[in-house]
Amino acid sequence: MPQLADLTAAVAAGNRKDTARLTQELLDAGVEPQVIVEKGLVPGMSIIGEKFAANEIFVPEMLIAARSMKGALALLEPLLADAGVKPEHTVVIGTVQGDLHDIGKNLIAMMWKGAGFEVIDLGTNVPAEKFLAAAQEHNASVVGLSSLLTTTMPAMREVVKVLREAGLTKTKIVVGGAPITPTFATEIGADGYAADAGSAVAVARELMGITA
Ligand code: B1M
Repeated sequence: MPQLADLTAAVAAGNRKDTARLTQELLDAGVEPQVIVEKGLVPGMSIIGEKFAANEIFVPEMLIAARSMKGALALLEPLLADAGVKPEHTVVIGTVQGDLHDIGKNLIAMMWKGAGFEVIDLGTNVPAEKFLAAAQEHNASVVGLSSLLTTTMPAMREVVKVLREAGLTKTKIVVGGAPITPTFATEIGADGYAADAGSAVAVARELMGITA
C-alpha cells in the first residue's frame, strides 16, 4: 500500500500522474478521503509554498503542483460531496476580488456539499456586488469568503461591508484562508472564521443552528 508521504512527495513534485494514481491506490486501500486531503495532499502544497517563499521555485511550479492537486481532488469530490440528503440551506462561496487561489475554496465547497448544503460557487476574483447579488438571489444562509493573499484581505472587508449595508439579516458570513485570523474575522464583522475545511462545516452548521 502506498504511504501518504508518497502522495505528499508527488504533489510537491508536481507529478500529476503519480498524484492521481497514489490517490486512487490510497482510496482503494480504504484510507478516508478527508485523511488523503489533510495528510497527503495539503502538506504537498505547504512544501510548495515554503519553496516559493524561499525563491527555490517560481509561479510555474506552483501552477503545476496546483494542477496535480486538482486532479486528485476531482477523484475525491464525489466521495466528499455526496451528502445523499435534500439540501435545506443554500450557501454562496467565492474567493474575493483580486485573488485567483481556488483550491482551498473548492475544498470548502466540497465539504459543505458533503454536509448537505446547496452550494453556489462563484469562483475566484469575485467582486463584493456579485456576492451580494448571489446571496439575495439564492436567499443564502451563509456566504463564505476565501482569501489567500494579504493584499486581498481588504477585499474581504469590503464584501462584509456591502452585505451588511444591504441589510441581509438572515445571511451569516464565514471567512477563511491562510492569512485570515479569528481576530481579523471579528474586526471586519464576519460571523464566523474557519481555519480548514473540517471546521468550515462545523462553523456553518453552528451558525445555521443545526445541532443534530
Ligand atoms: Co500563490 N501565494 N500566488 N499561487 N500560492 C501563496 C498563497 C503564498 C503564501 C506562497 C508563499 O509566498 N509562500 C503567497 C501569498 C503571500 C501572502 O500574501 N502573504 C502567494 C503569492 C505571493 C502568489 C502570487 C502573488 C505570486 C506571483 O504572481 N508573484 C500570485 C497571486 C495571484 C492572484 O491570486 N492574484 C500567486 C499565484 C498562485 C498560483 C496561480 C500559481 C497557484 C494557485 C492555483 C489555484 O489555486 N488554482 C498558487 C499556489 C498553488 C499557492 C500555494 C503554494 C498553495 C495554495 C493552496 O492551494 N494550498 C500557496 C502557499 C501555501 O498556501 N502554503 C500560495 C492548499 C489549500 C488546500 O490550502 O488554500 O490555504 P488553502 O485553503 C485551506 C485554508 O486556508 C482554509 O481551508 C482550506 C483547506 O484546509 N480556507 C478556508 C481557505 N479558504 C477558506 C474559506 C473558508 C474557511 C476556510 O470559509 C469560507
